[in-house]
Amino acid sequence: MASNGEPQQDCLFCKIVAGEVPATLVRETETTVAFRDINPQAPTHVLVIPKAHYQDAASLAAAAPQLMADVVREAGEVAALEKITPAEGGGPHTGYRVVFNTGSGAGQTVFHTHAHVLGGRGLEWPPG
Ligand code: IU
Repeated sequence: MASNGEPQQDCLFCKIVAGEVPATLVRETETTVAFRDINPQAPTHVLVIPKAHYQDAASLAAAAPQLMADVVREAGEVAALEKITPAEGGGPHTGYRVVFNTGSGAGQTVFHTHAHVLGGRGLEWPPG
C-alpha cells in the first residue's frame, strides 16, 4: 500500500477523515483527527491519526517528520483533555500510554498511521 500521503480509496481512516464513515471526534486540527476507538481497551482509548495517509509510524516519520510531531503532540493534548496526564495529581490512574502498533505481527490491523492513547486504568508492563 502506498504511503505517500495521498488518500487511499479502501482505507477506513481516510474515510473517517473525509467524513464518509462516522467516528466520535475528540479533537481535530488542520493536520490531525482524534476519535474514540470503537473497541476501547481502557476508559480512555482514543486514536490520533494524521489526515494524510501513511501506512505506519516509521514511514510517516521518514516522509513527514513535522506531521509525526503533530500526532505525538495531539496525543498529549488528548491526555490532558481526558485528565490522565501525570500533572493531574499522580493518582493510580494518571499517566497514559501512546502505542503505534506496526505490522500485523504486532497487532496493526488498519494501515493508516494511528497513535493509540490509552489511560484511565492501571497499565501493565510489559504489554501483552
Ligand atoms: P490497530 O493498532 O491497527 O490494531 O488499531 C486499529 C484500531 O482501530 C483498533 O483498536 C480498532 O478497534 C479501531 N477501529 C475503530 O476505532 N473504528 C473502526 O471502524 C475500526 C477499527 I474497523
